[in-house]
Amino acid sequence: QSAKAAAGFTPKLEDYQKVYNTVAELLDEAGDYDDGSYGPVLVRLAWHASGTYDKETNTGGSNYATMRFAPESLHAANNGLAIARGVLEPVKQKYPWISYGDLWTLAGVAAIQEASGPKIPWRAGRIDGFEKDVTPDGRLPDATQGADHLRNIFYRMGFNDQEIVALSGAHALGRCHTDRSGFEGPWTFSPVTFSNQYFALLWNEKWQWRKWNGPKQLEDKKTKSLMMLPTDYVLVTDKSFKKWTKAYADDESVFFKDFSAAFSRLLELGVPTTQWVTQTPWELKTLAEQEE
Ligand code: CCH
Repeated sequence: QSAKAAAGFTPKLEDYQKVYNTVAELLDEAGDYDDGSYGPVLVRLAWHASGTYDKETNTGGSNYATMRFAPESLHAANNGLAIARGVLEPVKQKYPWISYGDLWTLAGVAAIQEASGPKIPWRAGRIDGFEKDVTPDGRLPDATQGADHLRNIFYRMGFNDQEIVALSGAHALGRCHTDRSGFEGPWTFSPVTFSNQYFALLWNEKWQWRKWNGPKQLEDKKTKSLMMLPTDYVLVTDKSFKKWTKAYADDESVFFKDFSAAFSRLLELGVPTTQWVTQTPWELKTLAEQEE
């Protein structure tokens, strides 16, 4: 079923811009939730919906929004994402013509752009799949592991070392929760602003293993208020990864450019080209740009 058939009309850029705006407006309705924004958890939803892609079998990815179904919804890697899916449910009710895959990825785009991040080229065309399309557990990265594991996971999606590092910069946003992953704390001092701070901190701060009852994670020596996962830390210890970490720490515009390209591609994994509503991706406007 194409986007057109599902909608009963052919949705255009202006229709998707309306969905974007509705998502953008609800980001700050988070109240006491975390750091006052649903943005980070929506970025994580977009990523976990897409990062299940396997290029060998051409399965997984954002096309079918299979995280709606068990057992994928219950995979430990997806703990906490029911919150993100729940936040978007009223948006789906308001615009019933949009597919879940389009909604979740568009919400990730809105969350990045509204948090002062780069423009993420995006296009519509994902369709809703079925329970039979759910992906097996183990396709998303395990934070307790190292560089080899990161490569296994991301090469399987078709990414290279530079793109692994660029994508990891999304950890500028959000935090870990003991009741979701077991890890605790934010990576940066401003977890609701998209920036290259994650790389600057990785590169410039001294990191030590935190002494606590939880899983192995690092803390910054100076304030002990920030965290890094074992998989984050390999971005400054692995020879091939660390040159990109340095490049992104030194120049935020280089990071923004590379992140935008890699994240845009991540969100398109597993979607047959014939499904896209347009060949050229769109650039959605931020709320601020529309006020001008
Ligand atoms: Fe991540 N991430 N991520 N991550 N992630 C977690 C949270 C966020 C890994 C592990 C974790 C990416 C890559 C990796 C976000 C975006 C991206 C958490 C905490 C763990 C653990 C979950 C919790 O407890 O709530 C690992 C391992 C990798 C390996 O590469 C990529 C790529 C992206 C996006 C491009 C965002 C955003 C969050 C914050 C979520 C929140 O709720 O604040």
